[in-house]
Amino acid sequence: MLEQIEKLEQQALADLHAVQDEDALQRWKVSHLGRSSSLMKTFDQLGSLSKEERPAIGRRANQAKQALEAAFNQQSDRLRQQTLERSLQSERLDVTLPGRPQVRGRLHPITRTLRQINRVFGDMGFQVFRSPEVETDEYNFELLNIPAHHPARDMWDTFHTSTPGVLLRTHTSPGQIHVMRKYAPEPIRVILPGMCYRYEQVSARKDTQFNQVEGLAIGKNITMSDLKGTLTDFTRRMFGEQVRTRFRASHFPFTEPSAEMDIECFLCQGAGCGVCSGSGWLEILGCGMVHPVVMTNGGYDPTKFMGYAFGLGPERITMLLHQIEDIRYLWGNDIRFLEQF
Ligand code: FA5
Repeated sequence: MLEQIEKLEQQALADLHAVQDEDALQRWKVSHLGRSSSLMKTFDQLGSLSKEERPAIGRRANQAKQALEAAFNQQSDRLRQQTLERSLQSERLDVTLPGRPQVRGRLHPITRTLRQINRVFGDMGFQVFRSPEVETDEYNFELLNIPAHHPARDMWDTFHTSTPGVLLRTHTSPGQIHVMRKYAPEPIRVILPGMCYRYEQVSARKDTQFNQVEGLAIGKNITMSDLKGTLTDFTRRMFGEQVRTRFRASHFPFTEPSAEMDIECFLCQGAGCGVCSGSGWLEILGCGMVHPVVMTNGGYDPTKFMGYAFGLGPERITMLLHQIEDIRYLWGNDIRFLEQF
């Protein structure tokens, strides 16, 4: 019996030596140390041995079991170490390689201009009011004193939707009616920023989609001087004290009198060039005193209240601020252009 245990032990150790992976190791454990292994069966047989034989055989079987367990643990550690070394070798990292640079996003130049405009008017006490981009004919034209078939409608080439009377707003002026109807008869001082859409021939200064910032002030003693003073102050805060501006008489059905404000062309300094169509000036906004019909439509008594309104173009202002020659760069989505800001 002792010889048999000796043989089992030697055989098991020889088998263990040949084991090269974790699966084979587990199989070895089952066949040499598992319940139905030959070595474990010798323990079951102890009871049938004589009293004299039993202690020596039992001791030897235990020794063999402990030896195999120790060898198993050793082999298991060795295999784990080998696997680790192999993966360290194959997944080697070169920590001295330079990292990949993070691409950092930034605000679109128009967003930056819009924020600057909001801040300047905010400092003057204007609040921001949001109004819809999809409008009705009534708000975009009728209530602004532009009835159907009025020739002034030609100034706003319109994208109509398939629903009759519903269109993409051509300017932010319909927001005037929304804000007046909400607050009448309280005094108002608001700006209304947002996208506008026109079915236009695209050019260096005109796009089919652009922003406007509408301004509206209504109160008891508001005059044209307030309008001119506010807008002159606005241009100085945006462009600096040295900026040269001018007001030109104009016509809008929803203001009377009406004007447009120009800024000296950045490219030719007033001499006349392709960007300013030879005039030396670039138009940035339309403005005027709110027409009595519009006042009434908004819910104000035009004999008691007066107001001014303006609608400026942030794209044109951005072009002037950064000397951009073509408006199409702004919405062309070319990263080489956008990265410059
Ligand atoms: C208007 O849209 C009037 N609603 C402005 C107004 C408001 C007048 C309140 C009186 C009282 P106009 O079409 O001129 O006016 O546009 C105003 C500004 O929007 C222009 O000065 C220009 O800066 C900008 N703008 C107009 N059309 C385009 C376009 N196609 N692309 C880029 N900017 C434009």
